Amino acid sequence: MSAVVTVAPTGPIATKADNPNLPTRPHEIADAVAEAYAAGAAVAHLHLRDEHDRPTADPDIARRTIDLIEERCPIIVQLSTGVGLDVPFEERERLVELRPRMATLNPCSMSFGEGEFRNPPKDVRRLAARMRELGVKPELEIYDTGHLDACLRLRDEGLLEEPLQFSIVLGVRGGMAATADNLLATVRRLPAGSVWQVIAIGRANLQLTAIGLALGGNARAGLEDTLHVAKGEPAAGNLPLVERAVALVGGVGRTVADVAQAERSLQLPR
Ligand code: KMH
Ligand code: ZN
Repeated sequence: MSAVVTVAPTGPIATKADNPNLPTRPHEIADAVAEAYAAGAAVAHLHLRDEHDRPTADPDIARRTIDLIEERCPIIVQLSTGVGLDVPFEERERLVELRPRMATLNPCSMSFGEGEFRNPPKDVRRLAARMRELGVKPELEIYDTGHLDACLRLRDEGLLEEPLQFSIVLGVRGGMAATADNLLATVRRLPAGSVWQVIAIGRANLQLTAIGLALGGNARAGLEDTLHVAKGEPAAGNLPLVERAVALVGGVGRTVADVAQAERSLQLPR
């Protein structure tokens, strides 16, 4: 089975002070996504920033960024509804009204580094229901074992449609540590037929991405997840991280999914 590579060019926390190559303006994000597409990425996971480089759910900035991406390449757009720790849920959830093909759904509240990531159950249910209505495929972010159980409850309530699509997030302080044991234990518990990828934050990014690919998962790459290509060596941009993930796909004897293959394997609703 081919492997889908998702590029995550900009996250909710790091700034250009952490890595000057972080794209934050709409045209910078669009350029980074187009380069990633040319290197093999089929999905772009997007966080947006305002004019002060703060995380934002501003629909105009999102629309502008998506338009610039669509001018450059046919990559599948996945909007983050995680957005940023200080952005209210009511603003975050409005992003799905833009009807991206995919969007993230974070099922539970948690500590997130030194901050707090608020995902109250009633808000998560409302967002899941709206995504289903709009035909936006949820990517379910599993930072800990109970988050999987929360997703299975949403499925049982009819709010999520199978096949479920999971990101197993390893290495956020407040969630599971970035270990192979945690990855394996989570993969073993996924419902049959689920689609999944590893999001390995920080130092273990390379190793856990490789293990995920070897186990049959998809891969995510980009400055959202790690700012370095090696210890003490800042990434020169998103491209080297995407190229590294593409090389890992080949290294475990798999091929990289193009957009049409990714649409099929992710079973996107439209
Ligand atoms: N930043 C990652 C730890 C989201 O954007 O909704 C998780 C993530 C979630 O990508
Ligand atoms: Zn994200």
